[in-house]
Amino acid sequence: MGLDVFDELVIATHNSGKAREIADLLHPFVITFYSASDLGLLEPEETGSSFEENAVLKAKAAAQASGKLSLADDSGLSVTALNGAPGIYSSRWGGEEKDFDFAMQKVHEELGSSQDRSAAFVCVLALAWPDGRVETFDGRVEGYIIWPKRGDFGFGYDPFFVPDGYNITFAEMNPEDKHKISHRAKAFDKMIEIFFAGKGL
Ligand code: ITT
Repeated sequence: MGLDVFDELVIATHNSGKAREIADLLHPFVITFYSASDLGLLEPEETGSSFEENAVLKAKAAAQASGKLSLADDSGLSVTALNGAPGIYSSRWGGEEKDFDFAMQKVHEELGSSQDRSAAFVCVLALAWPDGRVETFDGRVEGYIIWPKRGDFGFGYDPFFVPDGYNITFAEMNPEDKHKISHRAKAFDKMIEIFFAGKGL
């Protein structure tokens, strides 16, 4: 059965850049959002070995703690010449301080003189119900790494990632334009199609 709206939804993230993008994308479909920090939810340890496992564990933890439908996002940057790193460790490459200037510098240094600058952003969304049910949706956007980094929009690794077909970074793009092509937007489109096109699950 399809749904018309989610009456209320917990956005299970402690990353404010992500929370803002998720709220923008879901705006037409959700009446009340709660963020993980609104509800004082603890940040679960990401012990999974894939984006999907980590998204599921974050969504389930939030649904259990809040008793509400909860949406989590596990995402990251996968650099071809670094065998997919930082991948599921994208947040951790920012260190305790979550310093993504530092993390981008590290990617840049590890790439060295490699000719292959290709990379992709990956996102897995997990939607979890308090009864333990969980559904996942994935999205990916291909592109390449540039140096020096450019732009002030967005968050995380946006300033050095140029999506294929463009010559500006995600951090130089208006948020509305990023939302048309991003890994997160693609995963959202899958979720929205299932829930709001009357298809149901
Ligand atoms: P939560 O687990 O609380 O949601 P987090 O930041 O730890 O927050 P992840 O483990 O999913 O989340 O880490 C994803 C990291 O990948 C994130 O910190 C960013 O640095 C990066 N990232 C993900 N999506 C991105 C995007 O659209 N633009 C730039 N960087 C992104």
